[in-house]
This record gives sequence, C-alpha cells and structure tokens, in this order.
Amino acid sequence: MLKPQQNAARELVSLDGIWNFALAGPEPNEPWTRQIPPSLQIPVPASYNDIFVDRKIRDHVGWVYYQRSVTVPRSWSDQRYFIRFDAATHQGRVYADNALVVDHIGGYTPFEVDITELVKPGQTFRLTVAVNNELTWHTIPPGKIETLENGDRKQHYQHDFFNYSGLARSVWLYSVPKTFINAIAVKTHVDGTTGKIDFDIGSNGPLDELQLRISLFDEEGELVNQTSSQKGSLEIPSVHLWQPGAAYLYQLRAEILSQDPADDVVDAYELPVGVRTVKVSGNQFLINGEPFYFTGFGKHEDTPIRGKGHDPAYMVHDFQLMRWVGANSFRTTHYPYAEEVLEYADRHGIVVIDETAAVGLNLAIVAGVLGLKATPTFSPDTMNHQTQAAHAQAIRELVARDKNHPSVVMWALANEPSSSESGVREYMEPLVALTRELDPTRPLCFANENQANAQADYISDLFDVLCLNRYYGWYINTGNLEAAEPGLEKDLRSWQSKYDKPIIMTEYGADTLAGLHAVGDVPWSEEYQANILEMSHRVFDRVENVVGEHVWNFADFQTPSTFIFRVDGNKKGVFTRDRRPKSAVQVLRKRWTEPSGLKKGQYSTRKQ
Ligand code: GCB
Repeated sequence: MLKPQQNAARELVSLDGIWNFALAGPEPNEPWTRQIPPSLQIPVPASYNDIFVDRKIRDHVGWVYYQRSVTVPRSWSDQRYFIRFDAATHQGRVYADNALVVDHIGGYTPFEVDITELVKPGQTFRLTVAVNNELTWHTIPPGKIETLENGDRKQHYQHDFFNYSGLARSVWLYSVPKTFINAIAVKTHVDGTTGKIDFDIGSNGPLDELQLRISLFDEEGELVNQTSSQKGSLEIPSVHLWQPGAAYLYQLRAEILSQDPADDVVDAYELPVGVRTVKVSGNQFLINGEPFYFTGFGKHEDTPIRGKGHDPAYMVHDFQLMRWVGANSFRTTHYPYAEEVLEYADRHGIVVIDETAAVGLNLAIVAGVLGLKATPTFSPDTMNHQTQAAHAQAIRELVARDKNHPSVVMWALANEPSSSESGVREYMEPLVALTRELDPTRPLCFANENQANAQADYISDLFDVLCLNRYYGWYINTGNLEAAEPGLEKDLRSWQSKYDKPIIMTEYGADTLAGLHAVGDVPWSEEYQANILEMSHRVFDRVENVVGEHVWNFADFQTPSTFIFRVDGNKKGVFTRDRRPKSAVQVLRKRWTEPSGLKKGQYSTRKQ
C-alpha cells in the first residue's frame, strides 16, 4: 500500500480537522447509522485521552466513534477513490453511511478502502470510524482487561507508556486513475562506484495497451536512467550514496503511459530512493561497507495534550534537538512511528531501527515490580498462537510500509520479550523466519531485558545484533556507580564472549527530575543522570563489540495511571516532555559532537 500522493494524475484531500466524537454506550446502538451530536468534538490527528477534562474519556476502555461528513469531488467520475487512515489505535472499523467498509487491527500501521462503488462523485456521505483501544493477550501490544465490581472495565498492560488511543495520524480521501500503480519495492546495491536499484512495480490490473516508464532522477533533477520494464534494475554510474549524516535521495518516477494519445501520462508515482547497503560482519555493523557506531535515543511519539498525535512541529524540533546533541540514529520504541518521521529521517540522513509494537510480551517484569507471582508469558492462556499470528501480521504490515526507506537499517521484532522463559523460542523462531523472507536485506534484532542474561537467554542466536536494555546504576546498583561500572562491563562481556556479535546498548539511563540538583550520587538528580551516562560510556569504550548507544529516553513521556511508581510519567528523558534540556544533554553533546568524544566509530560523526 503506497502512501497517497498528489500529482497531475492523483488528487489528495486531507480529512484532518475537527470531527464529532462519542464514547460507546453500554448497549450497542449503532451510532454510525445517524448523526453523532457535536457536543463532543475532537481534533484529528490526536489521541483522544488528554483532549477532554474527563477521567472517563481518558481511561475509557473499548469503542469510541469519530464522525464527519465527506464529499467526493464531482470531477472524480473517471477515477477510483479511497479513504486512507494512517493509523487507528488499536482497531478501526470504518462506515460509509450505514455500510461497514473496512475493519483493521493494529494501531500503528495504515489501512485504506476503495469506496468508488459505494459513493458517487459529487455525493456527500457520513464517515464514521469506530476505534477500539482494548488490549488482550491476542493483540500486539498485549494486555488484559479487568471488570471491576461496579461493572467498569480497567485496562492492564505491561508496557511503560500510556495507552494513547484514537486517530493519532492523518486521514485522507484520495483519487487514482482507473489503472494505477499500487505497489513499489526497491532494493539497492553498490558495486565499486556503481549503484544499482532493483525495482518491482505493481499495478491494480493488467496494463494491456498501456506502458510503463520508470525514470530515475538525481537531486539536480537530471535523468540518470530509464526503462520500460515492470521489474528490473537501474544502474547508476558514479553513484552518490545515501550516508548517515549526508543523505542523498534519487527520485524514482514510475509512470503508466497510454499509446493513444502516445505517451500521455495515465498515472504517476514518485518514490525517493537512497542507495546504501547494510550488513553485519563479524562484530561490526556496516553501512556502505564502513563500520557504523549508533549514537542516539529510544524515543516515544508523546507530547502534551496530543498524546501520540502526530505533530510536524514537534517532529522537526525533535530532529533539530537530536542533531544538536549529535545523535545519528534512534529506535522507534516501541511501535512503528508515523511515516512522515521516516521520510524526514530519509531526507536528513538519520539512521532508524524500526520496531514493531510487540512490547510487553513479558509477564515477569511488572509482576516483579509489583511483588506478584508471575504467570507464564507463553502458554495457551496467555501469549499463544493467536498472539503470534497478530505479531506476524504486525511484522508484515511494518515491512510492507517501511521497506523502501533508506533510513531503516534494522528491524526490531520486539521489545523485551521474556527471552529466558520456555516457549519463547517456539514463539520467536517462525517470526524471525518470516521477517527474513519478507526482507532478506536488513539485519534483525530484539531488545533484550536484564533478567534474560547471556546464560539464561534462549533466542539471541536467531538474531544478527545484540540489542541490550540495561539500567546499571538505576534499577541495578541504585545510587552506587562504583558497583554499577564493573557490573555493566561484566554483563556486556558475557554477551560478547557467548555470541561475538555486534552489541548496541539500546537503553540505559536514569529517571531525573528536571531542576533537582545534588552533590554525590543522588538518584533523580540531574547530576546523577549525567554520571550514569558517563559511567556507561567508559564501559562502552572498553567493550570491543559495542557498536552503539541509545539513551533511554530522548524526552520524558506519559505512562499508565496504574504505574504508581511513576510521577506524571517516566522521567528518563534527557529533555523534559516540553523539550527543555537536562544537564545530561551536555554529556552527550560533548561525547557525540566533539572530536575528543567517541573513542570508536568516528564514522558516525556528522558529515554535513
Ligand atoms: C525498559 C523498557 C522501557 C521502559 C524503561 C524504563 O526496559 O524497554 O519501555 O520505559 O525500561 O524506564 O523502565
């Protein structure tokens, strides 16, 4: 499914704005069959939870309804047209007037429906979207719903970020010609100074008398190569590579042409393509054949009021801050981010580890924190083959959406699954095989948590890179950096000697209250966060296989109300939720931007 685009052959109408909104009542009353009153109105895109001043909406479990009217332009009589949702978290059911037209599960990937046969050009219809935020053992991410004595329902989940819900990304109405391009896949190779783009173009039906024209342009708009085949390769002599910190994007223009009149453009689609290679070799992570050292963060799509609502101002500002700090990369913790984020990363040479929403497949961690007895994570009654099927679908949709982005260099299949529990290998192995089949070009990882140490772990041999989340000095050896330093080093070395694969420290850090200062190693103070980072960096510089460091987290973010050990959210950001720097930012800037900073991976320093 291609991201919709506007050009001479296609029109694109944004359906963002203010919609009518309602919570589902206790009885099913089919609100899509009539007008939802405007007493509650809501902006799209935005999560609905923090928009209103009502706990019942914030903590609502179940269906909500979004509604607005939509008119199909009269001029679209020769076109096909679609409604497209960039995301509905976690399930979206779409009604055009009274008809259910599409039902999609998975809160962070797009879906669309062709409504050409249902609504005539010039006609206005009632568009209702029912959105469900329930998490069960069979959803990704998983969770569990408890019914309270008064009949209210409460959502429990194992992940450490608020279950923001609703239409947090854009909604579109768009047209395409009757015969149109509906898929493009590219893979890039480099041989010496020659680049090669393998491409495969899909159309919605046979092209018959129509013809294809595939043209490749460089950044100056000069034609580099052209062909008429649907599938093949385009060579680029003296290729300009897409490099971390020095992005270069060719434009692949795919066109369907008519013969009569000759060469009239029936449809067109343009895809930016960055030519680069990615490979794991020994204990190194290679981009374009050169060792790459990851500097950056785990992030969240999380801002005040909007929740997970995509906001281009925050997005650009976050990239500016990352650049200022010297970050060359980030992980889309813990779900696929809005596609605009990846486009921006492509354009600006930021490297991305792209993660599925499989977070919280671990019943031991929260049980441990709350002092409860853990139930098995992988069992017929908890994460089972249905969870695995939902996880497989999440992987299919992630790879389908993001496979053409040069910024994406690795797939992260899960965050902190219970990788030392029995059943995990049976659960994960088929998912690894599926991802490799879908995309043989990118390495795979999952983020490992502390309890599954190198001895106990059952699955790391299946993956290419060891991504470790570790909180020495915070959850382990709290306040004691003298003990934390050798502890962290021993831990990393145990992975290095067992697997000899590249290691990325995908999480490390400390909760920090902005403005709290203290001498000595006082947890929660700004100084302590800075000290933990410095301690960790000394260790990374000593352990040969460490090829990257992602601080947890870029910014403070909201967490579930049930996590009473968090005070208005997780405070491990090096920026506050409104993006003000804490002292630790200076430690990172020094290390990541100054020549004396990183001991290895000089390649990661910015080139532009
Ligand atoms: C982790 C999780 C992350 C949490 C973090 C923390 O290991 O991957 O989602 O927010 O720890 O702060 O505890």
